[in-house]
Amino acid sequence: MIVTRTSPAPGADGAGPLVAGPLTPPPFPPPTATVDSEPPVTSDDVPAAVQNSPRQVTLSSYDQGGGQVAVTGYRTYTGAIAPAKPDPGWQTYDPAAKPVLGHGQRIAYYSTDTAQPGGNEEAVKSSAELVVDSDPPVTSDDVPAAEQDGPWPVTLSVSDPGPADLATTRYRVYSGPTAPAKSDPGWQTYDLAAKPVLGHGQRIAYYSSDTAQPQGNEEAVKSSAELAIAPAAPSGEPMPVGDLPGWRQVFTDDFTTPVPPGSFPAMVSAKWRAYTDGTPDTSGNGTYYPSKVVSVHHGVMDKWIHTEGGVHMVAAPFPRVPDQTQKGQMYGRFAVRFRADPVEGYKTAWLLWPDSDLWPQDGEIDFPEGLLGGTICAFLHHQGATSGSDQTTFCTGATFDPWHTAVIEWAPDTTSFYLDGELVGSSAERIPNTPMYWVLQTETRLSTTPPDAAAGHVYIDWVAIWKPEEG
Ligand SMILES: [Ca+2]
Ligand SMILES: [Ca+2]
Ligand SMILES: [Ca+2]
Repeated sequence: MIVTRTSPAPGADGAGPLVAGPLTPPPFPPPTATVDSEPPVTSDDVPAAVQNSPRQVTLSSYDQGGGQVAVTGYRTYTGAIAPAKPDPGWQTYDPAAKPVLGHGQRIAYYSTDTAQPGGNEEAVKSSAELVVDSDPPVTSDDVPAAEQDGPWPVTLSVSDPGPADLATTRYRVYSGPTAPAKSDPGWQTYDLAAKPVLGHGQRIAYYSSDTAQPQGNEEAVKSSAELAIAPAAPSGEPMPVGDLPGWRQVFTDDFTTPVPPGSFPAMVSAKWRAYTDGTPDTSGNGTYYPSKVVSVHHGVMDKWIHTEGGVHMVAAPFPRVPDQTQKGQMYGRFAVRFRADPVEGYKTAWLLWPDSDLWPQDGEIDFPEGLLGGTICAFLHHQGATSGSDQTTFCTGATFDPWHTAVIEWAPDTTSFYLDGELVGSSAERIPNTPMYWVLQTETRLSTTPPDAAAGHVYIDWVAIWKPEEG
């Protein structure tokens, strides 16, 4: 009940009785002191998992007891013992400039609230120790550079420096000079129990990653050597040795003496020549590079057709027939045992070419001619031709992949082509009648530039040349 004092009664001391009276505004109540005796609670976000780099720390705090967090202090440290509040080096946490922990560091922290006269202080807390591994794994392969007898199961070995664990090794088998990128499709996870197996001309690309967070450390893509598997030797048909009825043998090569890459034709210059390194091929899209293309091993001449630095490398070796002052000969029998990988964008045009270089009038005889991925044809460009298409053509359904024996018999009255002992075709029309020399010319196709990744081998087991019997 609200009371008010009435007018004092006469003679009274002015402290008359309180009686009910009209309402007047009450005085403002005095402020009540609020009590907060509870400290704030602070936490950190330092992860227990191994990280791939030093890490910024976020400290989060709230106050209990109705007050507000005034300040959060922190100190980074190493070792097992957290700093005490009286120790030097404490700093004020600022969310706009968060502290960064490195490997092996922890952060100690506590918050204080705004209570008066002295804020309530939390006890010192400590984060987990930050573990950092920023080193990717190191992977290596065991693909040999030396030629092998068969396919090669690849062992990849990995060591991973740093505290994170090895996560995975990825690989892709490929061929050609360009290793796949990580973003390309077709990568698989390496499994020691099911090793990838390389075939001839293949390489393996690979990289490993570890379990560091938030992202594993990844090695750059590495590549193995290219696996070379020796061709099946022998090809199944021995080199013919000796004269034949009407033909006198003047040259043979069974390729029994190895010639390493870079040494052809210099190492065998008594028997072979070649269009020199840097000479453009027929289409102009390829370049003869015998030093990079031709080698002899395991009883075969090996032409390694490939692209290096954007140069499509091919080769055109030609035999040096002994006791012959001119390059070529008049008429002859030319036999070659060969096979080729179906390399896209390349062809053979193994041919007899006129010493005179007069073309088309002195003709040209090609066999086997065709795309390495296609079938084998023969072409007789006529003596006295007035265009490149003035020719007789014989084609077979045979591809270059299996071993074949191709024979050109060039006689004054007729020219015949044989594949594996069977007559492909024979013509008596305007047979070339000037000296010609035999060039095992492998080149880029005439129409389009080969893809850079196209690569493969042309193998020649043996060659043999005869001249017509004299008299
Ligand atoms: Ca509080
Ligand atoms: Ca590591
Ligand atoms: Ca041979």
